[in-house]
Amino acid sequence: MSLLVVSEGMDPDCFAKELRQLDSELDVRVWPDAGDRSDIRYALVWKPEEGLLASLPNLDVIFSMGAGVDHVLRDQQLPDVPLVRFVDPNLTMRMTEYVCLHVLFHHRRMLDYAELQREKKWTDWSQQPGANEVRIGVMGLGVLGMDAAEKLRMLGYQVAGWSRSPKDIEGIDCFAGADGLDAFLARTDILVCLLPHTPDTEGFLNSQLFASLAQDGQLPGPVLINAGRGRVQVEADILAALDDGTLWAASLDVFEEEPLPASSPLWTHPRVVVTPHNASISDDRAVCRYVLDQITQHEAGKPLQNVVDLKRGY
Ligand code: NDP
Ligand code: OXD
Repeated sequence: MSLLVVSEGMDPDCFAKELRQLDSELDVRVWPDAGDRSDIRYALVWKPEEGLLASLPNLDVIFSMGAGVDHVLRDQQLPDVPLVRFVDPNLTMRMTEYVCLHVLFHHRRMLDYAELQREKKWTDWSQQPGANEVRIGVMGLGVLGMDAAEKLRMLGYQVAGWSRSPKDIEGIDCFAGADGLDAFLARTDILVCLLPHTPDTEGFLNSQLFASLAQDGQLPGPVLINAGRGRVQVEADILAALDDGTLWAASLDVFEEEPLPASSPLWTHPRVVVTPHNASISDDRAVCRYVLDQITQHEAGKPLQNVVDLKRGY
């Protein structure tokens, strides 16, 4: 039984080393040194090249190194085997840290204070609202969105969430589907996007959506925080919205093209915080333990966890 590690962007040798340390019996191979492809039953992947997985005739399960699976589903020749995504408390905690950090950063006007510091100006906006006067809207109430929403609520914010299917979560106003979108946006001062990239969400964060955000909030204008996927946002629309005041500020961890090209105006825009798709990085050791646990369960005839619904695309 062999496992093939395939990764563009995350170091495959780190994962292979961890896997071998945790299970010395497992035959771990690193792409492109796949050996006899018919030996391979499991693949642990990040951005596998088109057609590669289909060339493994005895593949049983594909494991994604991340929570997102758009990097696998873009393969038009994907074999019909279960695709398991990474779900892990450490990954969730790190994303919640990122979300809380950026919500607090914009709520407490840190972009403005950084500029005032550069100018050596002692200016105070004494009328800053408390968290209980700021309305956060979390798009995507999955594993990551739900935890972030709960922690933001604990900080005192008014929190709402939006998802595809209806939810009932204590202390969080839940909206769902196209019918719930306008009401959700109309009560949102800081929009946090933790949506996956699917055909339905592509280009979703656009001019029309920004114009529907609350205009009567306690902050100078609406804020966008996107740590979901870059292709959910239209960057030209974000820039236009920032420039005409539809958006007041943005924190972006993900981009239409990654790495973000040096020519992108987002790098130098005074109202934008750019981070390099590291809101929540998968921990190698946690990924390897997770994969080995799942393989043990699978070999014992037990169901795999966190299998992706290929029709929904997440
Ligand atoms: P989940 O699959 O648990 O949750 C996805 C959520 O999005 C669900 O609430 C789902 O609704 C909702 N959703 C999906 N499609 C739609 C739609 N068309 N309309 C409304 N809601 C929709 O994913 P996770 O929370 O684990 O992860 C979310 C994403 O975060 C990942 O897909 C990945 O892209 C990104 N990510 C980014 C990282 C980074 O470092 N920047 C790190 C890790 C993940 P429902 O509940 O009804 O199914
Ligand atoms: C993920 C990511 O999907 O890091 O886990 O983007």
